[in-house]
Parts: sequence; C-alpha cells; structure tokens
Amino acid sequence: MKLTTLCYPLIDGKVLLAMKKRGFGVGKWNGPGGKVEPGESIEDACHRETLEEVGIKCINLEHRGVVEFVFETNPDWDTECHIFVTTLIQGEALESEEMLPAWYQIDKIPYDQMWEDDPIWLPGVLAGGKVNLRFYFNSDGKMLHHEDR
Ligand code: 6U4
Repeated sequence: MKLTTLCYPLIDGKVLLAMKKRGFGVGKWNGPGGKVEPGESIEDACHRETLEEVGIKCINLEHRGVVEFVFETNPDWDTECHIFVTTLIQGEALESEEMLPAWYQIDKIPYDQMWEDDPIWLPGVLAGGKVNLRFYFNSDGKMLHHEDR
C-alpha cells in the first residue's frame, strides 16, 4: 500500500487547509500532502509536500498517527496516510499549481467540502490527540465504514 502524508499547520486557533486543484481529491479541502517517494522518510515527504504545495516550511512537525484509506474497487488508490501537525512555520502560504491554501478557524472548518472521513478524526487531532483508524470507500469515493487499525 502506498505511503502518503497530510500536514495541518495550526497557529493561533487557525488551521491551514488547501483546496486540491487537480488530480485525486480535486475540489476538496484537505491538508497539504502527498505520496512518500522511494528512499524518502515519511517526515521528509511531509516537509517537501507542504513546501511544494503551499510554500511554507514546517518547523516542528509532530506525528499524530495514521489513517488508512481503503478503496474496495480501486486498490491502487489505497494509502497509509501519516498525519502531522506543526505549530511553527516559516513563510506565508501561497497558491501553487496543485493547491489553493486558506486559514480556517477550527470551529469553521468546511467539513462539507472535505473527504467524508475528516470530521471523524480531524477534530481530535487538532485538539492535540492522535489517530489510528482505517476507512473503507466505494468506487465513487463514498465512505462505507471504519474500524480501529
Ligand atoms: P501527485 O499528483 O502524484 O503529485 P501527490 O500530491 O504526491 O500527487 P496524491 O495527490 O495522490 O499525492 O495524494 C493524495 C493525498 O490525498 C494524500 O495526502 C492523502 C490524501 N487522501 C487520500 N484519501 C483521503 C481521504 N479519504 N481523506 C483525506 N485525505 C485523503 O483526508
């Protein structure tokens, strides 16, 4: 299963989300992130993707657990996604070809424009917790059920 990352910069009660402009998950708000490349550590991938996609450097990445996404009819999409939070960043979030960033108050996160699993685990992570869950999706990207990993 491929390894991916998601990063949630969290500063002064606001979280940096970014709208995916193309490819997998297009039109959804998510953390910046993407695939871990061969030979790269998971944390290095998180640093690289956040810099590439929204132009900021993460100073104190904290690993907050794993969310596994299983697409029952498209196993190529399955991913073990490592979740990070950073409370210190360098630079200002900037739009790239891949993502459009925006800061959201934690109580105004646009969950209706995000992956269906996000409201289940992201609030706990943003409140300082960890996650270790597996979610199942059908071929339309509709969430079916979830379980502990
Ligand atoms: P390319 O286009 O190859 O550069 P890359 O940015 O490396 O892509 P991509 O877009 O395939 O990777 O990564 C998918 C991203 O979507 C990962 O950060 C994980 C995330 N993701 C996948 N399923 C998700 C889901 N159900 N809920 C969620 N994030 C999901 O919150």
